[in-house]
Amino acid sequence: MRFYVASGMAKPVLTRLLALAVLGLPVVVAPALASAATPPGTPALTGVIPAPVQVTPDSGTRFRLGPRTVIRTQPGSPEARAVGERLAEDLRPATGYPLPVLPIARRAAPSIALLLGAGEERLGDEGYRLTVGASAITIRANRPAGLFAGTRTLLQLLPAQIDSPTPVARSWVVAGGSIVDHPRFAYRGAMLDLARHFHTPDEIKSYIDEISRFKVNHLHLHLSDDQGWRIQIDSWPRLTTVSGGPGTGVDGAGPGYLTKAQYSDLVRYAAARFVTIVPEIDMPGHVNAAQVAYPELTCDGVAPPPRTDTAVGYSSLCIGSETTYRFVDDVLRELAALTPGPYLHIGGDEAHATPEADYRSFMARVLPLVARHGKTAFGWNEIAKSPESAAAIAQYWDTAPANATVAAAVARGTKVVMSPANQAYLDMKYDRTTPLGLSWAGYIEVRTAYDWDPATRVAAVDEPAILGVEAPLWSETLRTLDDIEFMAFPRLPAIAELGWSARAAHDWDSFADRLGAHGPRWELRNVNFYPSPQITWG
Ligand code: IFG
Repeated sequence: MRFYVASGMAKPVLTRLLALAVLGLPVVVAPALASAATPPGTPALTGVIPAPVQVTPDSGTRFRLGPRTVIRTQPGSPEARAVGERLAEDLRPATGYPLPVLPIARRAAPSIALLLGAGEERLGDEGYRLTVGASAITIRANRPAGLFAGTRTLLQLLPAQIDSPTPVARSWVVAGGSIVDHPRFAYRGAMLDLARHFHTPDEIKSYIDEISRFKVNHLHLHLSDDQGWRIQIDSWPRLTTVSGGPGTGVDGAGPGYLTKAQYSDLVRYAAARFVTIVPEIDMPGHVNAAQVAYPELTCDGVAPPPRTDTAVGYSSLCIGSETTYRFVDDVLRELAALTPGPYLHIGGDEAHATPEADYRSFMARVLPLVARHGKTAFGWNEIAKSPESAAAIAQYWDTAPANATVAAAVARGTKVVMSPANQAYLDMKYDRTTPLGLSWAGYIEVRTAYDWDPATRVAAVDEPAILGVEAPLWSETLRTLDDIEFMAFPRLPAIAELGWSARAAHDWDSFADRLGAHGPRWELRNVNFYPSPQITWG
């Protein structure tokens, strides 16, 4: 008969067993039970996307989530409690456990504690310290956003089945150790194009759920273009009743627009996941839909025909008309009132039908308007030719490794969000066999989306000038949530890692390995991801 002595056992047991040994009975010392290899399927602490700043595994301990586990949150903090409620919502379906969310004051069983007041400067607003011990998992942060980021990491430290929508009978073990984490760039964004094909509020909410799992913290909504206008504006109602109506969009695929109530609901839903909405009204180009609704926005007063094709660069507001600036001011005012976030995006791209001098005079009047409505202006990088863009954010969508206009604007103080179209445009095909998407900027497989550095991508646009990164998803060829997911996953996590993780952590083999583990998770979450052949899916 063999007795196994686990070094983690209580003393008396050990004494008795040693007594047996004296009697000559075989005793085999097994590794400590407490550190018995964690159950199969327990993720390593080092498997998180985006890669955290510092990971310290402790194989000597682990945490087991159980029916008596409670989620304890910083007393007196409704924001911390809300993060706890969100985590409970994420954990209850697969575990079937009650997971009550309680203030920390009451002693309780094994717990997941979400605490503020970390008092660690380097964590900033979004960083966190996560520790996994035998009786508690603790996430400490300076701000609620950091607590939320820590919970996104925690979900990835639980077995993939945690993403099951129905209970799974298994042990829910988290490997022991600690993680200290905080983002490299403040702005990690995704973009949906509601204009070419409208996406419903529920589809947008699903996308917010998925992008926030990778600590993406901004969602840019492209709300107007040549083919459709997708946000209710009270002072100009035909924008949506006409250009958000039936027959709008590419191929006339369909009506759709966000009422103000739906937009505000999305803002709240996003904010609860620490995602800030960035609304875009594209101008002075990409305005055919607005002019179909209001011919007075043209110079000749004649409404252009509605457009359902995918050409760009043929429309322009009438730069010399005061009606144009009344329109712009009304739209910006109503949008600013609906948008708690700091940014209004005014587009500015592909204004090929606007003479250069007119473009500059338009921007000279409109960029300061954004500030007058209390917001910071965001624009595609063409706005950089306007001196007034010094206080704005230029979104770099050029494919070139240098852009003199942008470099000059950066020298004047313009900040940049990097979205180089040949690396970050998720509407580009993966390869020539991809059924959806475009290819004008080239093919973008996962590695192409991953293997670049925002801080060295464009000459004279260095790290201090870079606010962050964004992955636009234009919808000329996309109609459903499945289409969105097929193009966004698995490339969006690559952009998310470039935005969050330290440059020193950038490693394709590591990322590819970590990404493979998300296949089973996306399957359980019914995310229609593209199973790229570049990845070994877990
Ligand atoms: N460029 C246009 C988009 C869209 C895109 C599709 C920008 C800033 C090509 N402008 O990207 O409207 O048509 O890949």
